[in-house]
Order: sequence, then C-alpha cells, then structure tokens
Amino acid sequence: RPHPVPLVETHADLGHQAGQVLVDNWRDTHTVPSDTLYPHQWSWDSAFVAFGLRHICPRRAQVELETLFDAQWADGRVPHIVFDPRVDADAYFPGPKFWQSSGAPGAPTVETSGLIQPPVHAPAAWAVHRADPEESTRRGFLERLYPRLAAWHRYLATDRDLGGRGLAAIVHPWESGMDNSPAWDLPLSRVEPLPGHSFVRRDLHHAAPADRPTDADYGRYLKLATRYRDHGYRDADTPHEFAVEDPCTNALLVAAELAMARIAEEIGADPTPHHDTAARIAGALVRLLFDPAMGAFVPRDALTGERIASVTVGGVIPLIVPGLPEEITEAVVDTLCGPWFRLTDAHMVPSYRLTAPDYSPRRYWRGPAWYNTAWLVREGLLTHGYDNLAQALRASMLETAASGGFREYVDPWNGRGRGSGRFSWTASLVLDLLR
Ligand code: 9WN
Repeated sequence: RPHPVPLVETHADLGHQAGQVLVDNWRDTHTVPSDTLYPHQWSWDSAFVAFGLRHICPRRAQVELETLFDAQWADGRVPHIVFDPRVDADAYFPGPKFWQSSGAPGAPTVETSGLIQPPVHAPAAWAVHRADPEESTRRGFLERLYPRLAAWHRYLATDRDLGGRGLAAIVHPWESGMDNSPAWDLPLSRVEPLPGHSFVRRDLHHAAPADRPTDADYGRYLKLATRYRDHGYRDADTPHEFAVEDPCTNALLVAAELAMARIAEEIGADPTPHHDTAARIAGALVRLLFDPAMGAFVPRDALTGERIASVTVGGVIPLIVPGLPEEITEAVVDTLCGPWFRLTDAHMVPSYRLTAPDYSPRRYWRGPAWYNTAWLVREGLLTHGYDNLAQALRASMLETAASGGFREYVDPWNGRGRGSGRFSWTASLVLDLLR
C-alpha cells in the first residue's frame, strides 16, 4: 500500500521555492527542463513551464513560447529540442551533431532535433495571455503566435496523418514525451537496434541507470532517428518503421484546437475552423482509440492498423477532451480509481498500470508518477465535473512536491522522488496549482 509523504513545508514556502527553481533554470530566452540532465529547450516542457511562469512573470512566459516558435520549421513542425549554442554540444546526447538539422530542408538556422512533442502550446499561449491581457495585447503576443500555432497544428493534422484516419501519428517514442512507455514495446520490437558501442549516452552521468531507459531502448531510438534524419526528416519520403496514433497526443491536439478557437475570437479571426478540426479529431479519437473492454484509450499502430492493447497514463489523459460520451468519461474515471491507477490512494497517477507484470516503480515512463501527466489528468477531471477527485489529486501533487525537491518523477507507492531534481515543469505546475 502507498505510504503517506510527510508535508514538511507550508504552501507559501513551496510557492517561493518553486519560483526559485524557475528563476534558476531560466537562460535569457527560455527555461531548461533541468540544469543537469536537459541543458537545452524542450518543446512540451516549455509549454508546461509557461503555465506556471505566467503567475510570476507573464512577460517571461510569453518569451518562453516565442523562443520555441522561432525555431519552427517551414513545414510547421515545432522541434522537440532547440539547442542552445552556448552549451557544449556534447552535454546532451543525442545533440546537434547527431540531428544535423541545419542541413535539412525547411529547418531554422538554430540547431534543433527533427522530432516533435505533444501539442500543449496553444492552451499554454491562451493561459499566458489571460495572466496579463494588457501586456500580451501591447506586445501583440497572440497575433504573432496565432499563425505559427495554426501552422503547427496543420502539420500534425495533415503531414502526420500517416494512417489516413484523421489522427496524427508519432514516428518516434521521444515524440510522445513518454519515451520508454510500455505502449511502444510492440511496435518498437520490430526495430533492429543500433549496437550499444555505436553511441555514448550522457544521461547516465546525471541519473541512476535503473531510473532511465535501457541501452537496447536507446539503440532503437537512434536507429529510428537516423533513418528519419537520412531522409531529410521528410514524412512523405521516410519509410517509417514506427508510426503510432497516440491517444494522448491526439487528445491534446483537440484541446489545443479548442484553445485556438478562443485565441481566434480574441484577435478577431474566425474560430469555426478550429471547432471543426477539434470535433473531427475528437470523433476519430473516440471511434478508433477508445477500448471499452479496457475502459481507456489505447494507441493504434498506423503501419498495421492494429490497436495496441496497452493501457498507460496516456490512455486516461483524453479525459481532457470536453463533451466525451458520458459512458466513456465514466469508464475512464473508473479505470483511474480502480486497481490499475488507484487515484486518491497512490501518489499522483502512475505512468503505467500498477498491476502489470512488467510495471516498474522507478524506470522512467514504465511506472513512476509524473507531474505533467498528473496535472493533465486533473484538468480532465475538472473538465467533466469530478471536482473532488481533482482536489485530491492536487493535494497529492503538492504533498509529494513539498517532500521531494521538485523531482522529475516519483514512486507512486511511497512518493519518493526520482530522476532529476529541481525539475522545471514540476516547479511550474506546482506554482499553477497554488494559484
Ligand atoms: C528525450 C525533457 C524531456 C521530456 C520528456 C522526457 C525526457 C528526453 C530524454 O526529457 O525525454 O526527449 O532524454 O529522456 O521523457 O517527456 O520532455 O524534460
């Protein structure tokens, strides 16, 4: 059974400490996810950071998103990493020497990766605007970002509709933001890994090997990324060995299109196309990815058309979509409260089913509970009126953060922190919960 984590700080202290993490991890134009493990700018991290930063420095939160979108590619993709040229190129692997983005068609001048991450940016931009509408309007924040966000969503909904079913596909586990999630094991098993001696990992300098993906995982990640790179990161030309319709990415795209409708209204543009896109993707999500027997959403292999029978936290995050059929909402909440995720009983929301034979309390996305996913689940609970459960999840997040030094993820059974410390989105989302 889970053990309670002692609350060692008051919430006022907690807010102050969280703000200090964000101040320390700020690098002139963006926030690094972690001072040690991730010394560049990451895409969905920046969006999560913006949600908290807006409470203490709305201007900085705007700049955070603007910097990321300055690195947008001509096809609309927002890269998952934007490399800081001031940082040693070997500080993170795979770094700019591996990705070689500036040689690819349509890439920006700054070095980036060629992959993407889930689209949390439009809701972040909308939230940042609302934190200080006057300053946002004065700087033309939404007007400038809106066409870029639209191009980003268009890329996902068209270039990435690899299965032709109206859903965006990810072409690499890193694109899900949940790198070694068990949901990718089956499609990944078809990929022949690069041998371990052909690359040098840097992450193991900063984190315990048992908390991180394995060398075999990395061999496959690099194999996929190399093939994409060698085809100029062109989706139509790359013979993808991995293409998966991820429920979390698609649900976030629905939420992002709904945020776009609000932004459009605010700046005097037509919100209708955004409502239409949101409805279309939500329809496909429900029709193609909801599994009634599991009581959750599951991914679908875009290459074989088969559903992947693996329930992870990514399969409950679609709760964030408003207007889901009631029986689906109820089934997902039952799944969250049942033995697989034990909401209100475990610490936050485990990334994988607690009862799965291959569940691991410490290995990254194969069990540990993360703050960004807990925050998204809480948003989903609020969306459907489960206020008490949302309140309990908030309390669990604050309690765990207070005792743990804003760690990257925690063991859902005892709340003990793991991975990097002073992690930016942990601090940011805690700040957001305190407001
Ligand atoms: C690869 C930065 C990122 C997060 C991801 C998380 C982890 C990177 C890594 O760190 O991924 O992108 O090196 O493991 O899985 O969600 O955005 O915090």
